[in-house]
Amino acid sequence: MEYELMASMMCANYANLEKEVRSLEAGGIDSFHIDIMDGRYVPNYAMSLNDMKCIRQLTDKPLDVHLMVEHPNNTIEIFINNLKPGDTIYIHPEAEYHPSTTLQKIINAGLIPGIAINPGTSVETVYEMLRIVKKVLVMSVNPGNAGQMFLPYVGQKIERLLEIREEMDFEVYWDGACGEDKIRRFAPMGVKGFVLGTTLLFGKGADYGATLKKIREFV
Ligand code: S6P
Ligand code: MG
Repeated sequence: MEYELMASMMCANYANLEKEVRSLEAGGIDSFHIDIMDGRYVPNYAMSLNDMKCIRQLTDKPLDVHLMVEHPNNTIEIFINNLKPGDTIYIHPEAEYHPSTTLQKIINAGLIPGIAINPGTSVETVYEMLRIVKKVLVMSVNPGNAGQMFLPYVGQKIERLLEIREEMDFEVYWDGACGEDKIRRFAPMGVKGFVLGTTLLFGKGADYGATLKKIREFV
């Protein structure tokens, strides 16, 4: 079956970012997942604006920009202005006073609006926003770092989101500790795409094309 595979670029080898992008593209990655952090909303700095701009120039594949920053409304334009139609921006609703205002800016710019939902955030908290976003990125780890342990209690939330996705017109995506068992279980249930980090894709010394081919054959 078909599901989208996104490369978590914070896990890439920054000694040669261009080579990483080219190899992933040649290997058939669907999009590049860009984890932007501000050291406040999450206790880390991973990628920033210049990393995103660099990758945007290196590839025509879609970018999947995951903003882990406080009050994204203050700086959303600098991200919007460096992206193109077909790219996605996810915000964390908890990080914004008026998240739907920020989402409306993303929509008005012709980009795909998304929200990222933390493990401890319930569907009810973000319910009305589900009507205006096209993508929901379910965090199965707390945001901030790669290589963390999967938090099993998010499974029920995913099931609930899958039940209402058609009526509210959004798709569900997975971010965090994505392993083979997760794709085998959740792709057939309807999860549309998976962010691949250290669990399945990076730091293995394996060819990205061969790895991605294997992942596409899980289901
Ligand atoms: C975490 C970030 C994620 C990770 C990714 C890493 O804050 O949003 O996108 O980079 O989940 O994957 P893994 O397999 O190392 O957990
Ligand atoms: Mg992410």
